Amino acid sequence: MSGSVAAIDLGATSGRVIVGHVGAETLQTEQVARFLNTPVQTSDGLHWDILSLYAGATEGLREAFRANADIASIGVDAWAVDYGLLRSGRLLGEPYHYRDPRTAAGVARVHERMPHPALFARNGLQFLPFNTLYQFAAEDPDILAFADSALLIPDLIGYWLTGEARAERTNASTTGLLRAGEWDDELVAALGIPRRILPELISPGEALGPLRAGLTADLGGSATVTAVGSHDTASAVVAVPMRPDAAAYISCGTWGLVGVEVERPVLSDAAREAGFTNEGGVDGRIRLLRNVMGLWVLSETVRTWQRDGHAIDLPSLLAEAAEVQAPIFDVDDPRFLPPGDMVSRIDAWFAEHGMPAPRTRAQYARSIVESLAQAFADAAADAGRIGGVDVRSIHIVGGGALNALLCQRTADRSGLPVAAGPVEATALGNVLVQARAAGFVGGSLEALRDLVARTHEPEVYLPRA
Ligand code: LFR
Repeated sequence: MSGSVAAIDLGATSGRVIVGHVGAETLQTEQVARFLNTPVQTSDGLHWDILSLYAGATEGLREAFRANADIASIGVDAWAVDYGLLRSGRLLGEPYHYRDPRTAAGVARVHERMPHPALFARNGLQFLPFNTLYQFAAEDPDILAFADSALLIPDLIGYWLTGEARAERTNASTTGLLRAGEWDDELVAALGIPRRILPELISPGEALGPLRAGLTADLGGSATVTAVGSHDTASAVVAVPMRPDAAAYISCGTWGLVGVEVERPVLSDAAREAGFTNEGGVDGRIRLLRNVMGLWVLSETVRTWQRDGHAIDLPSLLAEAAEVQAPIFDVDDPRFLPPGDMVSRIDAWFAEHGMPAPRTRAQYARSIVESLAQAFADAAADAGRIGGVDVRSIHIVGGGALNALLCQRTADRSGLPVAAGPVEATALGNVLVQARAAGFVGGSLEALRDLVARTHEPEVYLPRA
């Protein structure tokens, strides 16, 4: 039996609605809608324009039903950690963007009560200043006390679609408040977070509920909303056509998420000291990975030039970059996290390290790509060592798979073959988990990955001397 499902995939720069057609030997996707995700800076900080994302998603669903009346299921994924606070079903304000600097105060408050090593022993998360527990600690306590629920971005969209408020497990693992897959009540209490705001958990593959009655008429169709790996990285890793015992993956878009898949969290000192995280995956797998700053550094650099009035064509910039040489810098330096003038920050990094900065735009682009490739190679090697995986190849999925210079230089710097693609891994993983729940395909993650490998052949980059 084969059938169709719709994936809502919200990324940091745009959202998409994708229809997937899935059967034993079929895995096809078509994008039916794409809309921009433009964060908004107000007087109180940097926010996501969540209503425009919901409008884009529902308009996309209408388009999906128009083109395919037989859509059986809908799944939602987005970036992690950010949330909306609600009271009696009403959103209390636009969700904050994780790049908003307010989280610094939250970090100090949390670490006063529990330093990172103690937290890591419970939740297995890499220290990232924007993890949800730090954001809760940065909230106005009156607002937190007034709220009756906190919903992560995909859960919030799912709530608006169905009326059901749940917390999907893969994404909930990025809050820092899960221990062994359940809310860590002791930690929640220790941090003074009202326990009632954390909804009941749901796992990928479980039904969230049918579309609200009022919506089916409006959208011209009915379907069940199914929980997927609602953390976009969880969905992406479902669709990496890899052998987890012999490969590392890089889910490369705004971020570069570099790691291996393991069966159990690795809570060792080595994992913590190397900045690794244990995120909950689909089917109870664990993503042992490190967040590398990713293509954000390049896109924000391009934005800096554009703000200065330069017209930039990315493909030609990368072609020029391939022809020049440039020094590397530490892309994971925290100064590169917030939005802003990346060029000055790169210059400052080189000045502080007594090295000459790049001069031409092609050199900056090359410097960023080389620095990312080195960070990717290092993280893949660390992931293998810490996770006990004999990494013999690296898979790059997501938009970064289209960047031939980055893929080739990652191969060169790691000394390993790089298999690039699928570009749409996140949407494919979202589609596959729904299709399996609907009975259009069966089997383990390995069977789903085999289907990806048979239908989406990767581009291979061999390491050069
Ligand atoms: C990637 C991602 C990362 C997460 C970051 C912030 O889109 O979901 O996995 O660390 O965004 O949420």
